[in-house]
Amino acid sequence: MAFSSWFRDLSFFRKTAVILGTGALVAGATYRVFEIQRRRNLSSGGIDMESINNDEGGVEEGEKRILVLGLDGAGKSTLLGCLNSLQPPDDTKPTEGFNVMCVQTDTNTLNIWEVGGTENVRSYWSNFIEGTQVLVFVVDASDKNRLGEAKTELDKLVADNRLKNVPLILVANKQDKEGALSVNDLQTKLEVGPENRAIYLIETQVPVGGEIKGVSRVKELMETLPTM
Ligand SMILES: Nc1nc2c(ncn2[C@@H]2O[C@H](COP(=O)(O)OP(=O)(O)OP(=O)(O)O)[C@@H](O)[C@H]2O)c(=O)[nH]1
Ligand SMILES: [Mg+2]
Repeated sequence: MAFSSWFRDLSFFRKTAVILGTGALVAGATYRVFEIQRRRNLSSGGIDMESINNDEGGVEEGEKRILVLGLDGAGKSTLLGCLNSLQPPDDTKPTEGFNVMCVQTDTNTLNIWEVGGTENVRSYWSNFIEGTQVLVFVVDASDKNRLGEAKTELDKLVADNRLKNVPLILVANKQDKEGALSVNDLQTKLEVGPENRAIYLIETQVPVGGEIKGVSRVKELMETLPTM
């Protein structure tokens, strides 16, 4: 009541100012709510470059930062989906941004980052490298047409100073598929040598509805590889 009589007594110009001011406040608050919501959506799957750039790759005591990369369709998400359940998820979709999963082991917490492998997402790989303690590179060993492309990407990673001395787990996935290369042949084709890092070679297969192989070994290596 007090407000309505106060408002009625105001001059025309003051009334206009009050109305416009209130409108601006409401619009500002609404924008803020939508902005917060948009950021939440991005950080749960899309690439939120602000938070990635603010994440300096720091690793807490008892934690291990593991980066899983490879071309689109190599099987990264499917493999990671098996780590705990030892069963491939049957609804894997291409990763449009990144996925982070935490695996608690007896000795430490594994923070496992997978970044999508499609060409446009690959340009963001570099933003995830800082602080990486184990690099996992997954290859579809049955797709010989894309080995050159995989090699180009792996070459860039091993040349990156931030990954110098970081152990590499090279995964030759899709062993269930006909003509899949063994991991030794894959290593030869990719021409990735030990030089200044330890390399671990693993063959895996995680076909939906089929027999899975090699996943426990990947997990064991993630857990046990010493970090610097
Ligand atoms: N037969 C077979 N299919 C597999 C295997 N691993 C993954 N796939 C299938 O390959 C397709 C792509 O797998 P994803 O795990 O999404 O591949 P990704 O590397 O995460 O791809 P991006 O997120 O796009 O970079 C899916 O249909 C999987 O079911 C495997 O070992 N054998
Ligand atoms: Mg994926």
